[in-house]
Order: sequence, then C-alpha cells, then structure tokens
Amino acid sequence: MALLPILEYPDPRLRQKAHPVVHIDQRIRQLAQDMLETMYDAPGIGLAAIQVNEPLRMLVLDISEDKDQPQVFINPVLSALGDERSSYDEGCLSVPGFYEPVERPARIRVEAQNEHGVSFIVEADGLLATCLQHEVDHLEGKLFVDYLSSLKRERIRKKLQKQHKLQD
Ligand code: GNR
Ligand code: NI
Repeated sequence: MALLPILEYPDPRLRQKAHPVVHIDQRIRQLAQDMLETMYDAPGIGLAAIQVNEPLRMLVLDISEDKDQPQVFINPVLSALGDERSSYDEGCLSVPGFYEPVERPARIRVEAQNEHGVSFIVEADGLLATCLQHEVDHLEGKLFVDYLSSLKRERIRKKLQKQHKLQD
C-alpha cells in the first residue's frame, strides 16, 4: 500500500486527457488500492488517477458515511438522464481549501468496469451524481474551477500558486 502525492491546480499535468485502461491487471488493481488509500487519507470522497499523475481513465470513490463502500470505475462512460440540473458546493483535492457551487445534470448513468474487468451500470442522483461527474471531468483534463467565473478562477489560481511558491 502507498500514499500517492496529489497534483494541485494549476499543475498542467491535470489538463492531460487520460488514456483508456487496456488491460485490467495486477498493476491496475494495485493503483486502485493506492488511490483508495490516498483518498481516505486526504480525506476525500473521490479521486481520479490523473490527480496522482497517472493519466488513465479510472477513478475511485466512497460516499458512504462509514467509509466502507469503496468503488472502482475503469473506462467510465457517463450520460445525463433528463434535463433537470442541480447545484452542489464542490471542492477538489487538487484545489485544496476552495468550495464553490457548480450546477450539473441532476441524474446520470455511468457504465464502467470494476477492478476485475466486470462491466456494471450505475444510475445516480444527489452526491453520487455530482461526484461521478466531477471525477469523469478529471479524465478529460477538466476541473470544477472551469465552471466558475474567470475572476473567481484567477483568484483561486493566484492563491494556490502563492502557497506553492512558499512551499518550494
Ligand atoms: O473530496 C471531494 N469532495 C467533493 C465534494 C463535492 C463535490 C465533489 C467532490 S470530489 C472531492 C475529491 C476530488 O477532488 N475528486 O476528484
Ligand atoms: Ni477533484
């Protein structure tokens, strides 16, 4: 098991488009376990591989209260169900310390494979729908700050860049 370092905005590596996972093998299962450990440690409710500098189309999440329901999504395909939208205060482990409301489709469907290569389908609303859309955005190099005004986004970018300079 290993804790992996999480890339932080505005790191350009977060803007890569992630590649499909071709073989779901032991390396991928180990990465999923390390991502879950990193997510629980942070703590967060989701984590995309690109956030730990692995540009692969996979994500982990656990929105359960007791943090005992880990889920692994490999090569997820997401679609909106209906036109209803809902707003949720979003944060991101790659944008630490900032929370802003983001409006997204309220109900979605995701088809993916688990860490054993078994395909499954999830229909979601509420927090799970928000989290899955946030994670699948990461696979496209997209961050929740991209939905904010350029003024808010620039303010966040400058604050984080200043923190990173102080850390170096
Ligand atoms: O831990 C997280 N919390 C969260 C809260 C509201 C909406 C989305 C999220 S995902 C985030 C973890 C993360 O950055 N995943 O990419
Ligand atoms: Ni995130």
